[in-house]
Amino acid sequence: MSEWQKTSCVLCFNNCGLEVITEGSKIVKVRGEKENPRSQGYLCRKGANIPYFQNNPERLRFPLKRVGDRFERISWDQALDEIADKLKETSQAHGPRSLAYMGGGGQGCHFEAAFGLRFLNGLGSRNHYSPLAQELTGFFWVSGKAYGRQNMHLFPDTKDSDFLVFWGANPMVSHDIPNAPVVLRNKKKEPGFLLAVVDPRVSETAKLADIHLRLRPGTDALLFKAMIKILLTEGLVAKDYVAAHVNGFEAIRNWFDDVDVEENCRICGLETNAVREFTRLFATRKTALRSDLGILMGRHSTLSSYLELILIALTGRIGAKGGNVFLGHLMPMGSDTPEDDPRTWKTVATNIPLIMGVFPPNVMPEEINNDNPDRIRALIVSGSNPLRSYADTKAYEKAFKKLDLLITIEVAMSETAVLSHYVLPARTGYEKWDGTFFQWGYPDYYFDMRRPVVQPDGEQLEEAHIYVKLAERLGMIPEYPSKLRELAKDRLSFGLALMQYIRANPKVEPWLPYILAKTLGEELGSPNLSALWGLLARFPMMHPEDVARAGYKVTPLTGEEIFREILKKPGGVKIGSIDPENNLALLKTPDKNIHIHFPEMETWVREVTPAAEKIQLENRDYPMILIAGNHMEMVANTIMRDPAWNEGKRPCTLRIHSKDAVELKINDRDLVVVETEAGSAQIEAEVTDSSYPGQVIIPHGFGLVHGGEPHGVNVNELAPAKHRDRFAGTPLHRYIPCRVRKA
Ligand SMILES: Nc1nc2c(c(=O)[nH]1)N[C@H]1C(S)=C(S)[C@@H](COP(=O)(O)OP(=O)(O)OC[C@H]3O[C@@H](n4cnc5c(=O)[nH]c(N)nc54)[C@H](O)[C@@H]3O)O[C@H]1N2
Ligand SMILES: Nc1nc2c(c(=O)[nH]1)N[C@H]1C(S)=C(S)[C@@H](COP(=O)(O)OP(=O)(O)OC[C@H]3O[C@@H](n4cnc5c(=O)[nH]c(N)nc54)[C@H](O)[C@@H]3O)O[C@H]1N2
Ligand code: SF4
Ligand SMILES: [Mo]
Repeated sequence: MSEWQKTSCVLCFNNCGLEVITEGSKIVKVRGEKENPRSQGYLCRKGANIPYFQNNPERLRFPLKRVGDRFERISWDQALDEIADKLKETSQAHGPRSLAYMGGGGQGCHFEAAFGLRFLNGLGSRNHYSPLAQELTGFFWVSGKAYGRQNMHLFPDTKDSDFLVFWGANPMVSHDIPNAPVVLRNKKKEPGFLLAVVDPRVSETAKLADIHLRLRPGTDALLFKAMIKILLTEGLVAKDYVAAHVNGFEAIRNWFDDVDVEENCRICGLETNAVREFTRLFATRKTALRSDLGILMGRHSTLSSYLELILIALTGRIGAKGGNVFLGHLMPMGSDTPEDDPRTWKTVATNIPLIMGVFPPNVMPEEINNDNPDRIRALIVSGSNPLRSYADTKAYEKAFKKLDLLITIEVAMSETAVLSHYVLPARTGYEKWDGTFFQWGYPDYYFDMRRPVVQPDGEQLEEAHIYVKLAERLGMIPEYPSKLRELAKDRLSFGLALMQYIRANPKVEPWLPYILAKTLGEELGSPNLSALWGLLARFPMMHPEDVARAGYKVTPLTGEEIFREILKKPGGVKIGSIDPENNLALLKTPDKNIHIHFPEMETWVREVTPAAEKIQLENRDYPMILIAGNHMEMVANTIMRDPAWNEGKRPCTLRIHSKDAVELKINDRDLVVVETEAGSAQIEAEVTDSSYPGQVIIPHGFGLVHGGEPHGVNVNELAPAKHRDRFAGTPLHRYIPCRVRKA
């Protein structure tokens, strides 16, 4: 098509609006979409390089079956018949615990999760392993206890904040706030605004910051404790706010009695006065805090998230204008699965509870490779590449070889696909109707459903289609009135008939996406699109005030109205608006307060003392610290497989501080060996003073095989699987003890 078509970027959670010119199955030109209500024309170098993703010559086109050590092309019917039979056999022989699903839509295509998850649950299993549990589940667990639901999260209200703090987050590169470079540069022009960064590295964001607390890697929990102690001793607690909205302050107060602020700061490598000044600013300004992988994948992951909660609760920043607020969205990212609910599954070998409905990929190899009769034997992977993305590649390789059935649904021949029994080709985000549930906003929120802008050049399907066909073969979809298919031509009558049917048969409700796919989905040509219609049909009734604030008159037909708007306006439409004056009304705790006393965390809070940490931070065998997988400019998780998009750059190096380089007699561009408990790798050194002395960095997302050759180092070969959060099982990739020498 020689005309610009609107779509969006599938490379990170921001899903910036794009305009593209296409030719056949290819994207040939890209620009930012200026009218996009969320991204307003912004795009980063990753988005600008999206043709390298779409036009990848190594796309999967047909279903493949492994025969011996090679793959054979087979028909969809054969693939689905055989897979359905094998799933049934496994389930009958070993029970539903033996089945698992991994993935759920990656960065840009979340509609598959509705189908994949229902398919898994329909088979009787709750074994959903998700990349969200690679980073966020400790944080979700804290949110669940604090706010009443694990799927309620805070986000900075950047617009009204005058003190933005990025803690272990590098938005200038990773965009963990939307349009970050534009937003932050504009904020810097506001009189009185201050930007602060807490990061051992002189990150791209730290370079722009007014305050940079360059703490020693792995000492965040000590710093949080010091700050909380300063709040308590300097009278900086927001007393009225705490009295009105916080439950549990008195119970935790004495946990901080013996914190020695000076000593904590010393171990963190920070000046006490700088920390005191930072804490005063934090407590007295319109502060918003955004933390990310530096905390989530840091040494005390869940503990740090908990201490962060205490800090922002005691300073009154939760639900406050310019603080950390609850957002609006069409769908939350997951469910609520409190660990004390007897229905909440735990992993069999590692005893980790579902958090927000998901298990951590870090324990998957152990959950396969054991002798328990309930171990995992059959796995469907979709939209994720565990063989490059998840810790301990060797352990994964070994475990996957033990599976009776491994099915990978992919757009490309990933390293995981190579190990699979069946590889099923999926459409990319540019070949199907799809969207993401990361489209949250405050106060206004939007939804965009990406439409197909190119034709697939093979037999690729929407993932949802694959699950529907499998579910049909397994007889899982409940019977529904056949007239629904006919009525789908007229969505009003269809809606009424569907409602009647569901009212009379409430048990079929979980299967609604499948029934929609078989009826309205066939009419619309896309199961995903029919699932969107289903979501929107209920949404206005669930959030009538938000929808009214967005300018709609709320009636039973508003869902249909929004659906039509979305079809009409590629790029997205406003679907709701949160009440910014009453953000805390969204709390779901029984007393509508923020809860900060978690008795089970007391030991861990008290354990982190300067003396204990000093010992733990020293490691004679592995004296240096590896950041395993920084999300830098030349990385797009494992989605961009063609290395040509980074030509002329030095994409995958070991960044090392000049002091360490001198000591180890390493020059820039020398080949060095990095060793950890999990493995070793050879990599080119890049000498830079941006890393913290003693800390080395390998980017995330390399070691992908393209043209038969791996490009760069797969950092997950160096990440030990057991190096994970004691509670949530998330990997501690920002702190892996290592040693480095010249090759
Ligand atoms: N360019 C690019 N952008 C991306 C992605 C990508 O692949 N490439 N992926 C997207 C995804 S999925 C995610 S989750 C986000 C992640 O986004 P970020 O969390 O911003 O990612 P990182 O830069 O890897 O880590 C953040 C910072 O943590 C710091 N850090 C390391 N150790 C410590 C520590 O001990 N304490 C503290 N306080 N900080 C520490 C690092 O120096 C780094 O600057 O990025 C998203 N955006
Ligand atoms: N060591 C280390 N490991 C890390 C990290 C780290 O910092 N350090 N970061 C972690 C983080 S934050 C994240 S979010 C994870 C992400 O890791 P993963 O869950 O593996 O997700 P992605 O790398 O985004 O994409 C995985 C696959 O999805 C495929 N794909 C793309 N589009 C589609 C589609 O439309 N349909 C289907 N079916 N497949 C598609 C791509 O080809 C790719 O192979 O990686 C994590 N891994
Ligand atoms: S910020 Fe994220 S969504 Fe936006 S263009 Fe870059 S990679 Fe794509
Ligand atoms: Mo991520």
